[in-house]
This record gives sequence, C-alpha cells and structure tokens, in this order.
Amino acid sequence: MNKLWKLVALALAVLMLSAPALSLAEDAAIIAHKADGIVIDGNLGDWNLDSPAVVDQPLQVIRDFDYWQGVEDLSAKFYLAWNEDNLYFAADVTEDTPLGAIEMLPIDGEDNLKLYISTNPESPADRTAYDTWDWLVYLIMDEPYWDTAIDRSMVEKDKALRFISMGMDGGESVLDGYECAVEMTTTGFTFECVIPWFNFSGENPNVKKCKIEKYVPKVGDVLKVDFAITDIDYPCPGTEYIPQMAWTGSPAISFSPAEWGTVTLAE
Ligand SMILES: [Ca+2]
Ligand SMILES: [Ca+2]
Repeated sequence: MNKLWKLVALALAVLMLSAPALSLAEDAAIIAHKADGIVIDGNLGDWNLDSPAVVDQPLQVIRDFDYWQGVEDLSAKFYLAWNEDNLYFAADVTEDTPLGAIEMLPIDGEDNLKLYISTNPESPADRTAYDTWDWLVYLIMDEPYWDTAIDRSMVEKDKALRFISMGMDGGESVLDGYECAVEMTTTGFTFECVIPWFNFSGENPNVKKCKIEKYVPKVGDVLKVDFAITDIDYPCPGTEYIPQMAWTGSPAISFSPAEWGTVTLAE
C-alpha cells in the first residue's frame, strides 16, 4: 500500500469510528392514502402503491442475521391505507418458503407480519417507551387459520388502562372484524387485510372496563409505525434460528417507539 492509500484508509477508519449510530428510523416515512374500494382478496391492484415501506437490506435484519439468505429468502414491501372506520395493511412478500407456521412455536417464531402502530398523533414522536396508544399486532401467516395477537407487555401497567396482551399463546383471533387474504406469486405472496380501528380501544370486545377511546383518524395525522416480518425457513428440527427483518432495522423497536418510522395520513 502506498502512502496516499494508507492516509485514505486511515481517514475512512476515523470517519467510521466518529459516525453516529446509524438510524434508519429518521428517514423512514410513508404515506397512507384513503382506502378507495379496497377488496380483501389478496390482489393489490386496488391499492395505491406509491409509498411502500421497503424491507430488503442486510441492515434491516434484526434477528439471526447469519441465516438470512438474501432478498429471495426474505424481503417485503409494506403499505397502509385508511378510512374513518378501518386501517388497511398490505404486504408484497418475497419468500422462498411462504406461509410456514408451526403450531408448537411461540408466535414470534412463526411466519408472521408484525405491525407496530400508534393510534395517537399527539404522542411525542421521540418517546423511548410505549404509551397507552402504542400497539404491536401479530398477524400469523398460516392459511387458513390467520391467528392474531396484540402484545401490550411493553406498556407499563398504569399506562395500559386495562388493555393487556391477548392471543400471545397463539390459536386466537383477537381483532374483531379482521379480514385477510393472500395471493401466491412466483416469488412469494401478496397479502392484504382490514383491521377496524375500534380494536385499539375499549370497544375491542375482548377487553373489559378499558377506557381507551377509539381513534378517529383524519387527513394530516402523523403516526409512529413500524413493520417486521418473520421467516421460518427450516421445518423441525432446526427451528432455533428464525430470521426477522424490520423496516427501521433496530431491535429497539420492541421497546422504543422513537425507533419506529412514521406514516402520514393523506387523501
Ligand atoms: Ca385487493
Ligand atoms: Ca425464506
């Protein structure tokens, strides 16, 4: 190596050491359009696909990185749409072993989609702990069962307002009015679902004496949000390594909404 290259290498090393921790959350922002005639059939032709949350980079693998084989193994684009009554969620998933749930595994080890969402645009965007209106929704990708769960274990008891975790042992449907469908593609599948907003409130029929009011979304609201996807590639035995990817590429999304991205509700 000549002297110049040594200098360049040294400068690069210094730069890398002094760079702030890489955060994808700062740049992670999508738009959700008003749902216009979305039919839950697995075909995303009825969606505005202008603003995807793209998950396809090594930096976005948040678990068992050594077992992620690249974009054909697992990658996805996520979309949201909305109206006053419902949240719509779609995914275009590239996956070589799709819909691989195994009943005996904990739900975080099944093929799943995880939706992290706030239903309060007034919550401070930089909060480092979940508050009353922060939700982690598990959608198990297991045709035809489509189990759902809501994890509230990260919400402090006095903030949870009696809305606690449900469905976390699997085999349950905890979202009233939830409908979903998949369509297989040559490289994986497309998925879409509808989740009525009242599920994130005391109006969810599975909770009792909870005073969380139903969120009434409006154009211009900005909500914290994140997406994760879990891919079990290896049927038993050998299920101890199950890669997971997330939009903002940080395992800290499980306790800190500050690490999530945002969605802006638009027309
Ligand atoms: Ca459709
Ligand atoms: Ca795979």
